[in-house]
Amino acid sequence: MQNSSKKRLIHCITNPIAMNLTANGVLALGASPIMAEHPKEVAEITQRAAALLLNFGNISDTRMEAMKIALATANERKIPVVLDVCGISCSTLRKKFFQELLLEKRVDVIKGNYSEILSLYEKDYVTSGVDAESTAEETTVLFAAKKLAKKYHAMVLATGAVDLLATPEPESDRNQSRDVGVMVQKKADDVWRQTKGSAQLGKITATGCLLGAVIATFLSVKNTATSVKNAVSFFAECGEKAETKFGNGTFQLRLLDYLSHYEDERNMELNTELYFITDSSSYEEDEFFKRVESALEGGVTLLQLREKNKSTKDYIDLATKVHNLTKKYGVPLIIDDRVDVMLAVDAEGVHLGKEDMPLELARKMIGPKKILGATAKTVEAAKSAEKNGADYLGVGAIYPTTTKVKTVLTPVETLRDICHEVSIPVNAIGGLNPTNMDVLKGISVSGVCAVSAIMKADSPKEAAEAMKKKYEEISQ
Ligand code: TZP
Ligand code: MG
Repeated sequence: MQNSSKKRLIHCITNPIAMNLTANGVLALGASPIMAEHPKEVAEITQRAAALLLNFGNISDTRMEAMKIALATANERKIPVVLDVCGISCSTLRKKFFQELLLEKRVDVIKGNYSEILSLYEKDYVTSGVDAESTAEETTVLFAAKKLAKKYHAMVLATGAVDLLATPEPESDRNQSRDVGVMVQKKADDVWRQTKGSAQLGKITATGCLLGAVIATFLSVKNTATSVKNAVSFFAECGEKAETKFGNGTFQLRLLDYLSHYEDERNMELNTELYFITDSSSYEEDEFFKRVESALEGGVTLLQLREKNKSTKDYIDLATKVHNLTKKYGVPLIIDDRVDVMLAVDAEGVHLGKEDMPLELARKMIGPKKILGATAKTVEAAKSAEKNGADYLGVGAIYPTTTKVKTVLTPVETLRDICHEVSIPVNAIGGLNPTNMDVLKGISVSGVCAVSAIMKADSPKEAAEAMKKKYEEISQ
C-alpha cells in the first residue's frame, strides 16, 4: 500500500478450521493477520486493526462474546468490518446471534453462500450443513441480497457459481467514514455479478472463509464497493490460475502462491484524494523535477504528467524520469492523452478526454489492471465512461482555470449528480485551492485535482499539504 512500510493489521475472529489458511492468506497479501479472540483482549487488538473479520463458523461462547466487543470497537473507530455468516443456514443459534449482533451495530459487508444469504432473508430456510449445495436461483438470491443490503445498510455478497454483490440504497445522512458515505449514496439497483472462479476451491476446506479475510484486507486500504469487487475478482482469478490436475493439496499451495503475487500483479492503489496534474511549460527541467518531488513529499496521492506540446520521444523521456520519482513515493503515475507513452514507460495509468482514444479501445490496449481515467462534464458522459471501463472521473472546471486549458465550467450540481450516478471515484478539477474548496462540502467527491495551486506555489510541498488538509476537512 502507498507510502507504508508498516503492515496493516487484519483482525480475524474466525473458526479454528479456517485459522491457519486465513492467516497465511492475509500474509500472502502483504498484510499482517491477528487471530485474537479472548474477550478480554479483543478491544485492544481491534482498535489497532485496519479491518475486522467476523466469521460465524464453528461458533463458541467465547468467540460470540469476543465478536460483540470487537464489533463495538470497530464501529467506534470506523474500522471496516466483514461479517461472514458461515453455517448460518443450519443453526438457529447463529441466526439469533446475527440478529443480536446487528441490532445496534453495523458491518460493511455481509458475506455468505447462496443458502446462507437466503436463510437470512427467509426465516424458515434451513440446510443440513456448512457446505450445503443451494439449488436456489440466482434471481431469488439477488432479491434477498438487495433486501438485506437495504435493511442492514451493508454490502451483501452471495457467493456461488455466480458471485453477486448488492450495495445498499441511498441514505439521506452521510454516516460512518467518508468512503462508506460515498458508497451509500449510490443508486438502489447497484448490483454486480461475476462468473470467474474454480470448482477446485470447493475441495479445500475454508477457502470461502479465506475470501472473507481477503475482502477485509482489501477494505483496509479503501472501504468501498470497488474494493470488495476487486477482492472477489482477484480471489477468483487466483483460484483459476491455481487449478491443477495433480490434486487438492497442490491446489491449496498454488492458491497461496498466487495470493502472494498480489503485490506484484496489482497496480499501486488508486487513491484520488489529492491528484496533482503537472505543467512543465514554465520551468527548466531541474526546477520542474524539484517541484514534482516537493509535491510528492507533500502527500500527493496520484500524479498526472500532462504534456501537450512535446514530441513522442521527449514525452517518453520526461515520463521515464517522473516515473522514477513517483515510484520512490509509491504514487501511481498517470499519463495524459497518450496510451502509447503510458505503455512505453509502463506507467500505472492513462487519462483520456473526449478527443482522445475511446475508452473501450484504450482498455483493450492497456489491460484490466492499469488505471484508466476519463474526463466527464455531464451525467451522461460520466455514466458512459464508467460503462466503458473508466476507473475514475475528473469533473470540471469547477472554477475558471489559470492554466492554458480551454474548458467550460461545470456546475457543482452536475458534479453532485455525477457522484450519485456512478460507482467509480469522482474528482473535482479546475481552479481549486484550499481557500475555495468549501463549495465541495456535502458532495461525495473522492478527491480534488490541482495544477496551479501546487505547481506554481512557492512550496509545492506546503501547498499539497494544505490542500490535502482542506480536503480531509470538507469530506468529514
Ligand atoms: N481540466 C479541467 S480544468 C483543468 C483541466 C485539465 C485544469 C486545472 O488546472 P488548475 O490550475 O487546477 O485550475
Ligand atoms: Mg486529453
